Amino acid sequence: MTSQFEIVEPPVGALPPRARLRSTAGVLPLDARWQFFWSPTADTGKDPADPGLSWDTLPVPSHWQLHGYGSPAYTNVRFPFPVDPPHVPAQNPTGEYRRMIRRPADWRGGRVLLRFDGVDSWFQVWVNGAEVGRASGSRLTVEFDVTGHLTGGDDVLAVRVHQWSFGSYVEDQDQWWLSGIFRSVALLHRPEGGIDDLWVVAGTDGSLEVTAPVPVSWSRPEDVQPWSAEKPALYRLQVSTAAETVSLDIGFRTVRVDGDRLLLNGKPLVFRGVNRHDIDARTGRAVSRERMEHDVALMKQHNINAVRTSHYPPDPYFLSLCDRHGLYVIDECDLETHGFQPVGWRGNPSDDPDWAGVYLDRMRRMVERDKNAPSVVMWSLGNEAGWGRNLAANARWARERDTTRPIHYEADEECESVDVYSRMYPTYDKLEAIGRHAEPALADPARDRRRRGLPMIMCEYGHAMGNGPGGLADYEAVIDAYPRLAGGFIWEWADHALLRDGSYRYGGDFGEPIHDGSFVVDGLLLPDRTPSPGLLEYAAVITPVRLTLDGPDLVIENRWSFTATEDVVFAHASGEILDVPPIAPLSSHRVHHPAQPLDITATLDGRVLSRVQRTSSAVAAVVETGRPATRPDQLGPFPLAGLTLDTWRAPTENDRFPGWDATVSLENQWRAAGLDRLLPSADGRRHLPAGLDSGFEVDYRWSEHGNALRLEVDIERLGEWRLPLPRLGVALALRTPDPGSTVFEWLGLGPGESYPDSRAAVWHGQHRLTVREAQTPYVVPQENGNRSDVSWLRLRSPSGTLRIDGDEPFNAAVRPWSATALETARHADELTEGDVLWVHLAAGVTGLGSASCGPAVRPSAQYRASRVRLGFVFTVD
Ligand code: IPT
Repeated sequence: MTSQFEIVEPPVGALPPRARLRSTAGVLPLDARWQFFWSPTADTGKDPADPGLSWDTLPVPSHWQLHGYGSPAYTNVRFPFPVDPPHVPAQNPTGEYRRMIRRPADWRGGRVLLRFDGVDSWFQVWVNGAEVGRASGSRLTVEFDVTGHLTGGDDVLAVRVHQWSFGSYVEDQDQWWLSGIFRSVALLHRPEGGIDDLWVVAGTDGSLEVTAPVPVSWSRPEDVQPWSAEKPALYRLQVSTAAETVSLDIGFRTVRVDGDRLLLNGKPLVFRGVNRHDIDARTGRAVSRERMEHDVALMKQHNINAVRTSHYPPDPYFLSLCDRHGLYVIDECDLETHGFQPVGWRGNPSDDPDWAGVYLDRMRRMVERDKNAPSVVMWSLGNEAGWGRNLAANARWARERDTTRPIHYEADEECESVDVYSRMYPTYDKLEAIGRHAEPALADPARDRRRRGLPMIMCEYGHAMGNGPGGLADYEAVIDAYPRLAGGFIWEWADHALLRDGSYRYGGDFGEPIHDGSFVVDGLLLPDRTPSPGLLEYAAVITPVRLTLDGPDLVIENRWSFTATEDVVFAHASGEILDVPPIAPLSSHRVHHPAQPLDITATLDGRVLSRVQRTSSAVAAVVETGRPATRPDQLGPFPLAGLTLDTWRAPTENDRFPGWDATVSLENQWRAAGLDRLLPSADGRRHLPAGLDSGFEVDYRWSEHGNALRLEVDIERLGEWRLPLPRLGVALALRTPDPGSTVFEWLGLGPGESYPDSRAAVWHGQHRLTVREAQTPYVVPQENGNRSDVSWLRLRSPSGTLRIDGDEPFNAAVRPWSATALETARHADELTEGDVLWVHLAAGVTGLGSASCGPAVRPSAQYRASRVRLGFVFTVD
């Protein structure tokens, strides 16, 4: 027998979707602890009339899996249930929610609506045991008219929520499967003669069109300035009837596709964006207002100007923040059927006429709810839902309904129904080809011509999984070079790890039989919202005011579309202000500035937008020949527990994948070459892996110079080598009781970590951190913490200070654990500090790339030296 939640249909008993409006009419939030009963199957045996007074309680909004009922589960593409639409497994966890409601006495006349902003995945509503309606569309608002059900006294509101339903087949976004009433619920008074819906279209030129279903009055704001992410000018519009006044914060802006350009207010619109999910490590997709405010503040602080609401409309409060603080939004419909891909897209609902009503309903609910948001500059049909008639119909409907916003959908590869060409994770070459209008042709010449003439965006790029992404500056250079390229959105804003028992968990940690591991932790923010080095890198790369050097000239580029630089302070590191005339939007200025050294920052409201340095070339330490010495037992205050050749790194998650333009991952290349299992020869000079004849020859020479010790290391690759090396250098194991508290000071790039393809956010100087602070606690432990261009470093423990000077600038990573421990641990909290400080000194390291989903490390960032000489001087400071 088919259950109700397996019937493919739009909500039943629901009201037509409408705009989100602030109103003088009454609103009664129902967010609170509700009575709650959970059943592992759909048949709960509970009566909708039963107020459940003896049951447990659960916060609304929340997910029941995060309150001890059932478990979170993570899959990326695959469905965690058989692909048998519209059927779902018998094991269908179900929550019964109850609360008493009462119509406020001062809500005279009119109607009372019950509004749900997000219920995952299918639910049914009763009042006093009488059915009101049923709905799915987890991340979409739905309203029911409950006027006739309310008695004026205490009424029993019952909501039954099933985890799985037909709707699950179109909600296969790459995220945790989490259920329940996870966004707000409210009762709304709708007075007779009120304003149920409103549509305001406000253009750059000050034009204003107000459409309402009833005659309304309003007055036009005077002297308006255009809205943009740079200057989010909002105006309060009040619209009234005798019965009600509603207000909206409107922004005057026009978005337009003009040939191959995307324009906002007539100027180039270039997305420097991120993909953002509603996610919080403690509360899942039930996200507090504070969390959303914090996210927006962090985005603005990191120069981000755009958000794709991957892959569903966000909590409506988030959009109001984007309006207010200035972020361009691609609002995406709650539609993803990616799990049909592994079965060859057979049965994909996107092309099944039985699903047409469900598809259209979802599109309408998004567009109608969010149509007044100035921040929303594009509608997206969904993500990874293949292609089919239902998506084409959604595009047609949206285009008719809203002529003011372009339509986006990445999987419409031929751009049959969309207004912008969109790609995910293109390689640099492909992106460049598109920039030049030189992408491979489509079979149909007319279609090809049209697509080739459209602006292009990367709806996803720069996969921020683990340590990375590397190579962002190279993407930016391509975007800068071609006006057709309207920027892109990093995948993704924040890690989705869930905090349980003090540990950040990912796929598989909840006993899921099928899961996709750590693919759910691929954000620019660590789960506690600490910006990762990847976010700092992105901020530096996309900076609106960019400083570069061109020979003796300082070049200042103003990349804002609407803002001149008069509020930006250009200054020398010494504090001396540089006299720079205001630079107009989208133009640049050159200052002849041959000074050597040079260190200039561009600062806005105390925040560094860009920094450029010309450092005097490192002077190699004068090395006199000293007295030959044997390997010491002690280096300064530290007993020397080990000195080894160092050619390995705990693979990053990007190292584990080949990338879209390669066939073998770096990790597999390195393991095949035996870099992880080199065996020293009896004399300690030759290091080769078992069964192979390629390795390294190492020669150490120690000498004494008064109080200083000098170490020279010659390393030569033996045999046939074609692969890039993770690193090439030596590792010292220094014994100390509290390695994490050791103070690590260095002259070089910092304070953050850096790699050859991720070094835009660091600057040359003297930096100091504790060893513990110098680690990046990626959720999945992996290589991190490299410091580049280091001339010297100091390690200070309570028993003294060791200083290490290099003959040449080197790479340094100092850790309270070994690379092996880093590689073995699967969660950050499994790493424990012992009594050894590991000091990795390398002539070179390989970059990061974005191969977990995107291109491999570029050749320019691969370290391939075959012979190096390192020289270090150790002194007690
Ligand atoms: C892409 C998805 O759109 C996104 O949701 C996420 O899963 C990402 O992959 C990987 O983290 S789709 C993929 C086929 C590129």
